[in-house]
Amino acid sequence: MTEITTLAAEAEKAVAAAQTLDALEEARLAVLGKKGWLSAALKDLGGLSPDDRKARAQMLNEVKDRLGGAIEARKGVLADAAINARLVAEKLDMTLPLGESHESQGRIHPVSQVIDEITEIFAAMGFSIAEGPDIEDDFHNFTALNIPAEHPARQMQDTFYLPKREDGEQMVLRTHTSPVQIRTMRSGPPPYRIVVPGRTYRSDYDMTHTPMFHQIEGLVIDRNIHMGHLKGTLVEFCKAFFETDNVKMRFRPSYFPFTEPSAEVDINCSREGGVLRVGEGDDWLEILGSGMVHPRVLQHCGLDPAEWQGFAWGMGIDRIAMLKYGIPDLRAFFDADLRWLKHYGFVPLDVPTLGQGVAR
Ligand code: 2NL
Repeated sequence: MTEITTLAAEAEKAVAAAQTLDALEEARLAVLGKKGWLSAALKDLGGLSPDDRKARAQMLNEVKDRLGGAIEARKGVLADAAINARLVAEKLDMTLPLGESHESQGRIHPVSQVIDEITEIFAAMGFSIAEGPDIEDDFHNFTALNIPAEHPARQMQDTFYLPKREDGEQMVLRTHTSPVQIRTMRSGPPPYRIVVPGRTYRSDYDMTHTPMFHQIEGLVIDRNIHMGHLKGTLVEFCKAFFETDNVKMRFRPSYFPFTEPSAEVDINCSREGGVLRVGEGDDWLEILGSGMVHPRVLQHCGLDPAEWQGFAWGMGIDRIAMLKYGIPDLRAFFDADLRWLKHYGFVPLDVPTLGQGVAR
């Protein structure tokens, strides 16, 4: 009796004194482990007379319950302490600056930044992003877009042609992103609301042209779509992109083989002192081309023009990036000059969002 009472009192002390889960487990094993004194005492019960056995078993079980409870309680305390210690040790201050890490050195190219801004604006209007191959066949790049064989856009001086394949097909580097819209329209039923950013290629190189450049186009096809939808969409886009409700827009009649009617869109600007300011002054700046999708283009995509209509637009990203961010020379865009990127690039964590204003 007294022996057990003493052992139990010692065990209670050891449990209370355990500073780690390991030390606590050691104390538990000394009592309840295979070789623990309480396990041994319980085993010995078998050798006692029935009366003695009953009384001693009751006493031992009370001790077992009490010690078991104390161990569980201590385990909870130590586990809490362990997790609190980890939380303190692993604390990370998200408000600290990045420091001289690679992440802090990298910059987003202005072309990527403008693509992110434009896609963010159209995504908020319910558009999704579509992409396609840079190497295209004649049908998707030209024929489906109602660009006839004798059209100047098809001639050698504009288009990069690949060597003829064995089957006679001569692939091209896409001269616009429109073949992606053709692929979308041919791959499933309308409605479609897509924006298509990407690289495009034309054999042209001077102050304002590079052989690889970037375009973003948009396409909406649904029932009962008209010029009013085109205008409303592009007005909303310009307000968000240039972050002003005051920008004036002019829809000027134009011609593209793939739209009818077609309109080019100008925004107002001032050029005082050689500095271009968008949304101020009485000069005009052309920013995109647009129109109602030509019925022949719809037919090439298996759509009945009597049932489905839509509008499309296209703009050059490189020029828009230059004018929005005051970058003077287009050719520097593709020089991979890190000093240039440091100056004109964007910090990766500054993701454009509509809530903050895409341009900040
Ligand atoms: C510009 C003008 C434009 C389109 C692109 C388009 C695409 C399909 C059908 C009809 Cl699949 N149109 N795209 C329409 C009008 C203008 O681009 O100045 N781009 C830089």
